[in-house]
Amino acid sequence: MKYVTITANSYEEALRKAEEEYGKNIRVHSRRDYTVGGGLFTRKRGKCDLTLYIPQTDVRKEKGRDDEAMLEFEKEARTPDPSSLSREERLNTEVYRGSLEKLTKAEKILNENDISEPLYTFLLKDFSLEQKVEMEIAGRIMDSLLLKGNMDNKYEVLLGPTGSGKTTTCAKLAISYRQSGLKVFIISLDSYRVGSFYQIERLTDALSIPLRTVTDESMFSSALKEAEDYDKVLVDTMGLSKSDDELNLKLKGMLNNLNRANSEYIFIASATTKGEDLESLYGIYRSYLRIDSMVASKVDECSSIGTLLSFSYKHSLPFVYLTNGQRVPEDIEKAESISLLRYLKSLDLDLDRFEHQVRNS
Ligand SMILES: Nc1nc2c(ncn2[C@@H]2O[C@H](COP(=O)(O)OP(=O)(O)O)[C@@H](O)[C@H]2O)c(=O)[nH]1
Ligand SMILES: [Mg+2]
Repeated sequence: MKYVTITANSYEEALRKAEEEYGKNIRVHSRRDYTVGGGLFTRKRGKCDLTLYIPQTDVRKEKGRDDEAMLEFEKEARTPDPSSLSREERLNTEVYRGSLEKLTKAEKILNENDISEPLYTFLLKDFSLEQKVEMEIAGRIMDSLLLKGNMDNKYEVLLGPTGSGKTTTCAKLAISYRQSGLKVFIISLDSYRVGSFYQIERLTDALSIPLRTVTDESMFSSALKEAEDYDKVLVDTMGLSKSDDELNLKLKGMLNNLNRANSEYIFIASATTKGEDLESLYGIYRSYLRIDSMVASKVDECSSIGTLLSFSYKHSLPFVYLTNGQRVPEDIEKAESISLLRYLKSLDLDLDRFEHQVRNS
């Protein structure tokens, strides 16, 4: 008994090829129809993997062995899909040997980057085995990425746990908006002033960017009035509390003063935070507020941003910026696919060349 898998552009073509090569005595075990390409460089095309059973005896000549072979075939033919073949059976087929190696490599790269569901399945579904594994993964990650938040909104509210980089990101944004000619105003809802706050106060002072610290709703609404004529109002918030509902409700109460239609609520997610912690924090926020987009912060501090990619994909949260260091205002970039890909490991690719190919495709 031998299995062979033939790949062609259609079922009919695969069958014709098989008959030409192995004669009419073959039996179809199963077929798998799928599409390839449809990525950055290729158009989608239909493909068919036909897995065949080839009896080792000539069933037309040897009656006794014919029955045996047919029984074997019938047993196998009940298996609906080649993917349910055992690993050994797959290895005995020509196409699967190569495929399995590539898929194993792809899985290894995803695991090393802590990519989790549902992104994991998305990245491997109908994985094209026609090009280099790293290229296919990079192309698919680019297809999966959500990038554009609405950064034209007047109000930008920075949310996230303590230490994720909200205050620092707020200063980086304020300065870069200011440098691009916008009139910027900062409102801080965080009365707990840590070192980073004083650093920012100095920087914004030097650039004459007004900064108001408010602790209740009425102070917040007067600060908003003051900020009416400004182009951008950045709202830095206190870290969300896992246990203090009162604090969270206070935050919600204050934010109710904002015109939601004109505000972008941005989750500052540190690349150093574990996936499950991100999930639980996000869950708490979502019970109070709607979140529109995210910043990948502290990407310089960890070897992979796979957790953040998975998180963004799962919750359909577009990346707006990434921050990659403590320097204000230098260490911030607009989130772009190539800049995010640079923070994945084992993606052994010349990303500059890849970017060039992408731009010219
Ligand atoms: N390495 C690194 N450190 C950062 C980054 N962003 C902020 N930090 C540091 O993280 C610490 C907490 O930042 P802070 O802005 O106060 O966080 P907040 O509590 O969310 O407001 C500070 O020491 C920052 O300098 C970043 O992108 N990379
Ligand atoms: Mg802060």
